[in-house]
Amino acid sequence: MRDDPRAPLLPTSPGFWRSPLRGPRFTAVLGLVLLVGVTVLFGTGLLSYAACNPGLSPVNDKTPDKGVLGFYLFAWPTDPHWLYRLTQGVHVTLGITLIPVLLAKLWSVVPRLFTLPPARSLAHALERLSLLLLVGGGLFQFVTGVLNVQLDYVFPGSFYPLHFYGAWVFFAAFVAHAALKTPTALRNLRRLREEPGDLVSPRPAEPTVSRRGALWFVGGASLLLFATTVGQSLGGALRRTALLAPHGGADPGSGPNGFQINKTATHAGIDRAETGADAWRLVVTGRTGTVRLSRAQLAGLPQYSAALPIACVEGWSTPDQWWRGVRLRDLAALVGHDDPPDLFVESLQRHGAFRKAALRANQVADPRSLLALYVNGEELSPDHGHPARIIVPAAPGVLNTKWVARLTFGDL
Ligand SMILES: Nc1nc2c(c(=O)[nH]1)N[C@H]1C(S)=C(S)[C@@H](COP(=O)(O)O)O[C@H]1N2
Ligand SMILES: [Mo]
Repeated sequence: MRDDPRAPLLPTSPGFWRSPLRGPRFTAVLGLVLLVGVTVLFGTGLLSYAACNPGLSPVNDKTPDKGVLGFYLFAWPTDPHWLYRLTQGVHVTLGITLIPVLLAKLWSVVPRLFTLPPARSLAHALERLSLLLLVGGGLFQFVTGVLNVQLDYVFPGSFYPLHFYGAWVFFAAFVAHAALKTPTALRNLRRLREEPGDLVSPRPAEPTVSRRGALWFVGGASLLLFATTVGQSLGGALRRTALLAPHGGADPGSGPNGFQINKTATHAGIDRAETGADAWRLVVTGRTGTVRLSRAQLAGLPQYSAALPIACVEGWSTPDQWWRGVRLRDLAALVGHDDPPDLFVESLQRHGAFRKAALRANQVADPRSLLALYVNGEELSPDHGHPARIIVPAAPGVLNTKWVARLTFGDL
């Protein structure tokens, strides 16, 4: 049968794969790009994890049974104030930009998926098992990441543990794979021409594009994704170039409150009757007891301003906005904490994710951390958190709770 050129070939036979593009050098180029890219993704991902104050479990981080994997390295700093804007912008933009490279890399090695016999030895079996974790884990991370960015938290509570555990599986397999293959990839790259090998088709079809052309195509696709994503992290007029970025449910409009809105007051189920001057009271609790403050009383306390961005875990961010309100550390002092402790924040919002957040003492102590009443010289709009919202330098947007109802100071 093998001798009959018209006989149908199975994917397990090398001759089934006919693209003349496949070869060790092509795979090596893509692999080395991913080596650098995925390492940066993992690093910025860990930083994003640290930035969510996972140590203040279980308020911010509800991941079950995380054990040693739930380590966090340090209290997330408040300087520079654009830190999370940068690290998370890189994480999301780079992740999206690498999609064509990942797909091309998988395509370039797909014949190996069908190699027979499935395992030649125990070592070979283990290697193939690690590839399953590598490919499965990689696809899982890219898919959950993109879904989270694009679809406004399809899995609100569960994205976090899914992406978290997926990251460790993917990265463990990635490290093993990189350790095994990087020397080969570098060697293949130093060769001037493709050598025969299991990736090179024994009966190549007529080329329709050169290898170099194919690499340009992959690079061009990445560049296109980059160009249509990066605007979401730049803001202003450039935001409109972010065709692929989520645009949220609401048009923020123009004027002082005219910047990206994550969730509108209506969407969050905020009842206007509860935010009015007569009804709303901020409840502040600490060592010396509880105080209730009306918005007029808050506005009568010393007011401070800070220019800070909103930087969402989804990757989008706003340029610095001028926030004005009461310092969190002044509110801590009001209830007996001259040395600011951690802070537990609760919103008026009754349902949905992100209505509670825990801030660490270093964040509370920063003089730029505010319970903001105003933005860019105007009252906060309902969608940006009227009557009052938290704003903390360098913190992920998810910690900047809107429609604040209650502040509880004390070590968490
Ligand atoms: N109560 C409450 N606060 C919240 C949220 C929320 O859903 N509910 N979303 C958070 C998230 S994820 C972000 S990115 C910021 C966005 O703030 P903005 O809508 O003013 O831009 O608000 C944060 N504060
Ligand atoms: Mo967010």
